Amino acid sequence: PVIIRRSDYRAPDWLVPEIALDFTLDAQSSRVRARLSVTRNGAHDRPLRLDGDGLVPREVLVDGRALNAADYALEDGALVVPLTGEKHVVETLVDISPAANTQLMGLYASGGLLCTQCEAEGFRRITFFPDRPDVLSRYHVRMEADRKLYPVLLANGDPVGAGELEGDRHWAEWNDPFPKPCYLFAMVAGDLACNADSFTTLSGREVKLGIWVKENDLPRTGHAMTALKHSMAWDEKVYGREYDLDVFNIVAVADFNFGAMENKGLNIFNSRYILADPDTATDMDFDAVEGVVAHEYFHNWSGNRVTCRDWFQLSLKEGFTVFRDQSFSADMGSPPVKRIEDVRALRAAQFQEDAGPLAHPVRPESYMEIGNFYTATIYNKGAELIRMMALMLGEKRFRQGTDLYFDRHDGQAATCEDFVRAMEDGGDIDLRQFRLWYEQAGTPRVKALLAHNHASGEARLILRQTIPATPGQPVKQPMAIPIRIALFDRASGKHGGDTLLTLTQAEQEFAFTGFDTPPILSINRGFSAPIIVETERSQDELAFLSAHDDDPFARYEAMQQLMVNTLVGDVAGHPLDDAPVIAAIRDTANDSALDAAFIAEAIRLPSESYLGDQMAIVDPDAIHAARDRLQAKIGKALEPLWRDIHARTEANGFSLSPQARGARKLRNAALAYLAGSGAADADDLAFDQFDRADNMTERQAALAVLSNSSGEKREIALDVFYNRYSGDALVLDKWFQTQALAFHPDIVAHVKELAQHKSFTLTNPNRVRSLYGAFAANQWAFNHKSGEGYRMVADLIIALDPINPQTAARLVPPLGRWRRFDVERGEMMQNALKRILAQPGLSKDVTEQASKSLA
Ligand code: DPP
Ligand code: ZN
Repeated sequence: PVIIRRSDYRAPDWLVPEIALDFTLDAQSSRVRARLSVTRNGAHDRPLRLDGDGLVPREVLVDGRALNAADYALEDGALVVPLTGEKHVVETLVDISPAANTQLMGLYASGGLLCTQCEAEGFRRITFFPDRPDVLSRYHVRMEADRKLYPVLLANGDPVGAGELEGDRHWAEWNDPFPKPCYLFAMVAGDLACNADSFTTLSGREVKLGIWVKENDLPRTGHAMTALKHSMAWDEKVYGREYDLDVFNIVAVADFNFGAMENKGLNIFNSRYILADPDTATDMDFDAVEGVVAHEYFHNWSGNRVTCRDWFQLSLKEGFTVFRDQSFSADMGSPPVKRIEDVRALRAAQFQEDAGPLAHPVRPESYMEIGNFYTATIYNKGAELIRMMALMLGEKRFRQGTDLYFDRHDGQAATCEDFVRAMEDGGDIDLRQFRLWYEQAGTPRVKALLAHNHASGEARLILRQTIPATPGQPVKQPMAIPIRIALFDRASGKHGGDTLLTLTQAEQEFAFTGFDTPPILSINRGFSAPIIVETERSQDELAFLSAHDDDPFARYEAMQQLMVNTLVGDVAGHPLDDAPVIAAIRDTANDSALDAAFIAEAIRLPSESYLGDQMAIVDPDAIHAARDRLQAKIGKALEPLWRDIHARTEANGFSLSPQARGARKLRNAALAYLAGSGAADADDLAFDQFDRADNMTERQAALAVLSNSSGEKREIALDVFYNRYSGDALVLDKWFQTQALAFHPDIVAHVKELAQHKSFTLTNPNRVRSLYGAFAANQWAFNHKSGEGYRMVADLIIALDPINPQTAARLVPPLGRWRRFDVERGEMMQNALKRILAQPGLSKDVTEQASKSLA
């Protein structure tokens, strides 16, 4: 397979300032005529090369003259046309089959709709074109289709014409005035209903908003519409960015590889990030809808107006846009809770990626298949890089930097380097050393040692950074790491101020004066840098911080560390006293100054996989047992408290207010501890909650508790849930997911059975992820010592690859963690990878992930 390298970047040979597309749509066979105005870019004599994937040219015309097959060539699917002049008009005609397109890249059929997904390289499956993000064109699109099957015809930009045709057909034309790369092209045809609204921009322009869904989903689009309007107002206020077209449309589709796609003026969404109501969506789903709607909207500036020069710069738009959507969601809800959730997601996905064979820098150096680089590193670590720059610059100078960035690069295809330079020039800061964050993979470890001198009252903080070796990067240089700290006085429970230290050397010492007694270190407050901090704080000091730290993240972190130490000690056979953990949980849960959502986060036990990350070799069974034991102890020791919380947080009518949401979160946490305690009535309490809930948040949490149980209520609840929601794909996904995430002794057999269930299908990515993605994330179940989990996931990857290689490739990384497990498990995982690689005709998506995972 061909390796694409960042260092090989060359400007395009030919530009395409204009393209006119003419579609005759039909699910079985659609005809695509493309008319490209091309201009030679610089002095060279290279031919025009138009990428294509699975396309057969029926006609090729240059300046109106038909070419013979001998006058052009097909190379690796691309159409190569020799051209003599500086400017030409090149026209091609192809037929494609949306119904046969199971990859869901290009033009495909989903539940009666025809829709597109072009990022990263799907446009070449629709028509011949230079499929690279630095070729920007103005698009004019004509669509023609059956009027009954496809009454709604949408594309990017503004509608400029529509009409009826003979034989019950009709047409529509759309024009997008903003030049864009082809990955932002979009088109939808189908029988859709519209939630129509409007937004008046800062400068007083009225924008027509539309959220298009199947008629019966219309009642579930209200939350997305509110989120869209909030996003539009927020981007004006916080970044000074106004929307630029007269129309903004969103379409929800059921079969979608990504979460959503930011096509100019026509976002296309996985329906799970649009549809929400209390009966079918959890509070987390409501948040996800809000966050993803915002994310895709924010791309209009960070991604569309300023796009990427090449795919190595993917984090330029994704990291920045994730940072923007995180900031937005924090402003819409609780900033501390949002930060805790984001850090948990970063640790679960990105830290694991950074520690394994697929580790890559935020700006990668090479790839085989770009589809494999839509990763937690590009997105979430990329967002942390922007956050660190924002922290070092402060609000005002960061805004000067982003203003300069948008100003300088509007209409361009830019690089990560362009962004950093705009921060330097606009914010007046030197980021030379900081740039290493874009180049070096691996999560930095910072060891912190605090020494105190009684005589002088001086406290000295020694920080040592190391960055582990990662594939292709054996040796690392020290980075610039912004670390917020505070030193607490034990007696008063207070500190003298929050300090931002910037660690720039391998080892550095910082001195503080005025301490009669040894202070307590609060470090990486707010999670100021995406690093692993190692401290030598005692359980007493952590207990102190979990009661007194005024930085909510640091307080949460102290509590988590307290639990981690206890659990890791138990797994290693050096059990610590549980009393400090139980006391900290009790005091936190009883602290009336804290809001319920924060309490629910703080009292939650670390996940099994986070515990695994703290160990040299992961022992999934010992971790599971230790976590179970501690949960039971906490459950029993504080049983009256859990009963009280569970009873007093019972909802009276659904509300999305922060108080109501916090109460639900805390109620679910209390139920989980009650179940963990082994209380005789736990299943009854769970079933009662399941049965009476007026919202999915409580119903699904109760179902999760029952799914872990071996009692008779388990099957009853699962059947009730299935029958109640059998017509709703998104809720059925939860039914699969909840069972795949369960801690049940027969979990492996359950998942195997579910794979044969009549509602399971390989053609819907959400369904595949809800069963296999969830199962692979269940550390204890997936790593069952029989190796059955590895076999099942490998079988799935092999079966799915010919249907949807992109989705198949996403399930490979859990098998690549073999170095983290014992020899027996490691061998079984490697064998699974080898078996995958031995499949004839394997996609390059899966080939790249599996071969790198074995290396
Ligand atoms: N649609 C994906 C996202 O918005 C890729 N651009 O992140
Ligand atoms: Zn994005």
